[in-house]
Amino acid sequence: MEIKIRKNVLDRNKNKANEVRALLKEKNVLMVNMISSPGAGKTTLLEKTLENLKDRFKIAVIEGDITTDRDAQRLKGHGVPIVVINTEGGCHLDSHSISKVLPEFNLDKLDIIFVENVGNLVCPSHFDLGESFKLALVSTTEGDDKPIKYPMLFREAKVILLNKIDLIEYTNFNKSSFKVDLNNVNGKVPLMEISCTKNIGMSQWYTWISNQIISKS
Ligand SMILES: Nc1nc2c(ncn2[C@@H]2O[C@H](COP(=O)(O)OP(=O)(O)O)[C@@H](O)[C@H]2O)c(=O)[nH]1
Ligand SMILES: [Mg+2]
Repeated sequence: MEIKIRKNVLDRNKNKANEVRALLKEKNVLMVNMISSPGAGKTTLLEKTLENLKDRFKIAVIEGDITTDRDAQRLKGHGVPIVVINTEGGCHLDSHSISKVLPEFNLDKLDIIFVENVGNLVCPSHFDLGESFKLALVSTTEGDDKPIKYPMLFREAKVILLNKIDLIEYTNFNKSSFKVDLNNVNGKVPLMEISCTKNIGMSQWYTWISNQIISKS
């Protein structure tokens, strides 16, 4: 019985996600679902990405947050449209909440929407938002076992960013073991080692995401 209820919820979510995806395709807007643990660096990655790409592309942000608008406050200086979705305790966004806020944007004037999902490696992976693709962000301070412990996210992501590479020498993060596990879960996904705060490896990320935007139509 419980399994059936869950399936219904996921089916309803999937149907709405397909509507969202069709609308974004019609408007030629890319949507990136950013998923990580709390504190891995999603908002910092957004701060740097906006700084670097906002003059080249028309960008908007959806901030998924349990209660506050703190992340949106950090980003608002960049002058791009931002909408906050407070999940009021919910541990992930869903396609219905995305669908409700899309009218806040002028989709005819956007290239890309970054969605910062609620910090969590489990639930956000199960809920399709209608995104073009998922981005998984992990950091060296979380331990190297995340791909094997949370395979669904790493299997579905189109790109993996390993952040806080500047701190790796202070941790016991084992890069080769991380790569072996990742390869077992998803052997094809591009992996970029970056530090958002120390500006390491960021240019390959800017190039990669720019190419996604350019080749979307
Ligand atoms: N040392 C280091 N700290 C980082 C890096 N990226 C983010 N941080 C810090 O990690 C903390 C959490 O970052 P935040 O972007 O808020 O994570 P979020 O919860 O995933 O949005 C902040 O104090 C950031 O300054 C990095 O590459 N290196
Ligand atoms: Mg954040």
